Amino acid sequence: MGELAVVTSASSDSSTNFEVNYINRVGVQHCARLDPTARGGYDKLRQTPVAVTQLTSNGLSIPFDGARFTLLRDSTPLLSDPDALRRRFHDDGYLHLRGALDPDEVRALRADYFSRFDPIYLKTGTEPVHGVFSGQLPSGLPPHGWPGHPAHSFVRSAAFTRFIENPTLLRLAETLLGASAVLLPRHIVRHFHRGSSSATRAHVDFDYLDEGSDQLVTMWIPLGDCSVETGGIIYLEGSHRLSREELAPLRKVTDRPDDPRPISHDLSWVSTRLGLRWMHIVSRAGDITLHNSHLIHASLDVTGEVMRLSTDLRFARRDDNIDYRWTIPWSGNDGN
Ligand SMILES: O=C(O)CCC(=O)C(=O)O
Repeated sequence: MGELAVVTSASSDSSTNFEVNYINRVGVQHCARLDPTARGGYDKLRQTPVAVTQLTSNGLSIPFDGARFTLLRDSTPLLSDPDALRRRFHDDGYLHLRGALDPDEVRALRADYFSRFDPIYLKTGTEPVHGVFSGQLPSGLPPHGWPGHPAHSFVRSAAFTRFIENPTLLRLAETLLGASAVLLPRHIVRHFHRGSSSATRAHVDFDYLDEGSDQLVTMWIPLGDCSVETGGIIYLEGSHRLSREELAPLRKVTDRPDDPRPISHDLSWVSTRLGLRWMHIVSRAGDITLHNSHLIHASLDVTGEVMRLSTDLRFARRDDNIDYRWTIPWSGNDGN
């Protein structure tokens, strides 16, 4: 168990014949076809949702308009110029890189993850690689990432380990940190489905890693296509330049008054109060987004049928202080 599933071919944009062929983690060949209803849900990910005017995060609405949202800048053309890439990361606080990873490997990992669940969780007629929610939770499923939940064994699997140890990721981190780098052992897998009304609250990473250096590169990797309807990550434009004092008043509006780390669960409030827009993306499998430890980010609720699956990894300079809480493998109940 835990071996990487391999996607052998995919005809993802065909209007009549949508299928993905892959070998699952126990070596069985699969041909995943979608019925027209499920395919409609899947194909929607490929478009910017122009029809959407309201989004939510943690159940609170946020208008999807030009006053509050803009697109992330695509830095893929800078990949061949390390100095420019470093400058852009420093200036913007993030990088969005298209096609940095092999999309077939990403889809294979998605298939591996969703095949760990009771099939009742997945919409009839769909395959694990699509991760389409049936609307029904398997009974007895432990909380996300706790021992016994599929995410807990997934982050400890050989397939996941091989995926995150991709030298492309380490090289990118070293380019941005300007030094030899290490991947911190706490690797988080996030998984959301429609109706949970639970999303990532506005926060900066350093508030969760403040026992070590702030010279960090976080890589957010969607394991599958991901749009605003799939509850992807969003960043607050230019917020890495704000001081702690400027952020303090925002923390008054929070659904976690006993936890000083999140800034707020109300993304509309954060945007309005600071006069800054949230930046979103439509990501494809293989794209990655990197951010520094001071850029405010959050996520949206899933509104479509397709479940959001992603991992976030952190890299530090090899010679730097590393927060001890991030030196052990992630578990959903580790409290960190
Ligand atoms: O994926 C998410 O919802 C949040 C990810 C995150 O907080 C991060 O990558 O630092």
